Amino acid sequence: MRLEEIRREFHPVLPKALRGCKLRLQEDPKGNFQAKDASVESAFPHTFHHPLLWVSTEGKEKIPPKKQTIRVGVVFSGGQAPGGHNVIAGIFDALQERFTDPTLIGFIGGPEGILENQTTLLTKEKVDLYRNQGGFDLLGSGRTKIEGKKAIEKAYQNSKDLRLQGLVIIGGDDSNTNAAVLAEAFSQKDRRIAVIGVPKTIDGDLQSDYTPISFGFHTATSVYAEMVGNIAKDASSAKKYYHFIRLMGRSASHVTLECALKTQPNFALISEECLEKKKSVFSVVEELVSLIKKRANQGKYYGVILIPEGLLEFLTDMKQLISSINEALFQGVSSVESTLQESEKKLFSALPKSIQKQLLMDRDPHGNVQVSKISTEGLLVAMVEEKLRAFPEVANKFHPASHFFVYEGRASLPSNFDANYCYSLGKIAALLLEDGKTGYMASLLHLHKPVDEWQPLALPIAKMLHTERRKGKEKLVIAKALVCFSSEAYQTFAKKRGDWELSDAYLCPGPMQFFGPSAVVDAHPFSLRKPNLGL
Ligand code: FBP
Repeated sequence: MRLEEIRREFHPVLPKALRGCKLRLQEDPKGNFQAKDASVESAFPHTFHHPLLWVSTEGKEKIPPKKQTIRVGVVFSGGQAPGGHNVIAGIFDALQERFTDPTLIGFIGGPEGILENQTTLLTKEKVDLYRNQGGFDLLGSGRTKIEGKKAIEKAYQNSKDLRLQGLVIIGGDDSNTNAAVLAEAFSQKDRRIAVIGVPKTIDGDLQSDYTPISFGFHTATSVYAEMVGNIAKDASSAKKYYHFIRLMGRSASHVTLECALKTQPNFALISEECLEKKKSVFSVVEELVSLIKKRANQGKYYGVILIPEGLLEFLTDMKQLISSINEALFQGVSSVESTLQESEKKLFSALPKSIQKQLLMDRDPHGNVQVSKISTEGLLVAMVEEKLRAFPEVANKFHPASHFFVYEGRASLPSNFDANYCYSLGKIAALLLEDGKTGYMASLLHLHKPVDEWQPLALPIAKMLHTERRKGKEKLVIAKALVCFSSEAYQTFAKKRGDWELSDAYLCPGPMQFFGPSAVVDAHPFSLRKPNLGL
């Protein structure tokens, strides 16, 4: 039997609060959940005032009778993240438990499927095939943004034609922003089609005190850490290569931080620190050269360096350059270079041609620079080599190898953590729809504790929005959560990293495990937010 087949049989564990006979949605009695930006209210009059909801169970009550019918649509939005299929399985099972004749419809190819009415009926046979499986291949995904009156009207009309009472959007910060926009727009029409978001992204940047981490982060970082650990073993065996490893994760450095804690490389750049310390691309190169020289003094001409995918956007000089290019691109200027200031022009022309080309590429539909397409590791290697020319005794023995761990981690079989987490998220989404709630994102607190103790809840998305400049305009969006310096993960990293520079303290975590001791199979990410909410 193949592992994929064995995994299909895995029964996700539910937290106690989702296991009772009668689940209840309770308004946050403390009213602690504050809006990020009060000015959002005017744009979201129907959904802004929703309170935070807690899910609790009344296990001793009799099972309430099943309701009759419900029709729900579900869509994957944005990049793949392990566990997505379990969200669908959770929704499917919850609808079967609570309704005599439920219908779950999947939109094919992401939000585009909503606009083009591309659907598939999600039957038990189909859903069973994808339980605990990686990828998003049951439905596919896409990055189309449903924005503007015409697109929103089309999404509404198509959902109405399908007689949907609910739509679940499984996506990251931008997709959940989109869920909030649709929830508000649909509410303005007739309140009959509810929209619920689910926090997905391997980047880990959709998090808050009330969402400890997005799903997929744990699995993706486990896969990357396995590969980094293997490379570190190779480096300390061969003792001849410097590995520059860039890790996917878009802007924030959560993935790099998590992998650093799991593997203890010689050096890990954290973009947020670079921003805080106002580092330029040149000062980062200085730092790397200094590390390489220090290790050379000890006779070590090898090493492992981790680089976050979106580093360049955080370096003062590059940040400024990218922002000017963004403005020029969105104004449709034909010669972007001519609009740059002198210092920006100088930096731009000092960059390798391939990097220049990558910086000028189109932005994604949400206005983000496509950082995955900019070869930061190649740029750093080239600049370090250039600097080392002044130190021929080191340069002669400097043999760099650059890597980019990217799509390898995004579609893996989900870890037990992600399989359980996603299944619960699906259950919560279905519960919200059963109750006619709209404009909410499903979430769970206390993910660092055993599954039994996870606390399901629902966050009003409109209260998570704030204003940001995107595509040359002010937009209401959910802010990407960056690495927080007071977090336990960062503090641990900051304390230990000095020791990793010279002494090779590499860890080799090996492949993610599904069977074996609980300490291994039930592991959770180091980077979970553990807020002190008095809960
Ligand atoms: P989401 O934010 O949609 O989850 O995407 C995650 C991600 O994997 C980023 O880490 C990466 O920068 C981006 O997708 C790559 O985009 P694409 O899949 O379009 O190549």
